[in-house]
Amino acid sequence: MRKIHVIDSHTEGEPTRVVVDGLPDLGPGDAAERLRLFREKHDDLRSAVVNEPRGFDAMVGALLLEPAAPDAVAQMLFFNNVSTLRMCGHGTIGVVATLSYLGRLDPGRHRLESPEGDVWATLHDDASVSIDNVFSYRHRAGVEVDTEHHGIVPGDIAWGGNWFFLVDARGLALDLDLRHVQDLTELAWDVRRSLSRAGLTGADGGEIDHVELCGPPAHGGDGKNFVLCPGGEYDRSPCGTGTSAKMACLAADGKLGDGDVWRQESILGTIFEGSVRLTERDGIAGVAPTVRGRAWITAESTLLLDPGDPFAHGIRR
Ligand code: PYC
Repeated sequence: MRKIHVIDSHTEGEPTRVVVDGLPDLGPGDAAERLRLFREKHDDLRSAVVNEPRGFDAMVGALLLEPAAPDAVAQMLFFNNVSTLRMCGHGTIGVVATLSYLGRLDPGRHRLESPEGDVWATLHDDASVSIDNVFSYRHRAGVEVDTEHHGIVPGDIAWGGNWFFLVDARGLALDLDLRHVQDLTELAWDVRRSLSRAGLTGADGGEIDHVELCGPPAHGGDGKNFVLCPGGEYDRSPCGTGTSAKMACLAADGKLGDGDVWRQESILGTIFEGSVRLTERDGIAGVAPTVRGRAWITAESTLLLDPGDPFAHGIRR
């Protein structure tokens, strides 16, 4: 039987399963190359770790690998119920909490490698974690998407480590409330399908696979969101890359300046505290975002993959 050692946590409600041992060697490449290899050659193991019957659709997985840089604490590759992820904010906070649980990291500032470049994380004395996420920016503002069931839905296309379509939910008939998760999911999925049908992509041609509905705060923050993830589940946390994309849009509109704080609520009411430094890359104005939140360790276990089990590699869609 193959054995895979994992540590589970949740970051402000959203689960992360960190694989610490038991996956194949992904060679000497950098994080982007290893992610490609994992996606192309080991998709069955991705599914085994996060999909039912061991996981469930909202679970995000992370591989913890040896870093290339000697001063980095780890390299991390993220994946979900359908594929790999380019970056993951709540997952990075979960990785830092896991490294702390393993005794591999003390409070302080640490370098982590991701396929989208280095991410610096600070483990604070109160066990919360700040991550300096990747450069984030708004690619297009006020894009109108002609949806199948919800008419024209305007929104912004922004990068926060993944591609997002951000919609002002005040124009929608639905409140951002947990009671409406089913309807919010259907609406966001309609938007996602329509973006794809219209051939709308991120600046690099990347698929816009996250839809973020943004509404007024309800729990003392500055705004609340509902984020639909690529595999059809919603993010229980305020979404680290989604918070970064949101802050990039606010900055582009002149509503968030250097050092200003943005408290992003999730659909559960949990909060990421974000802030930005205005910057630019290759002539594109954007932000260097910081996102702070807390993760809790929930389990440490060994997954067993019995070759005779018809669902040893998960129930795949
Ligand atoms: O926190 O960036 C995030 C994230 C992406 C998908 C789920 N969570």
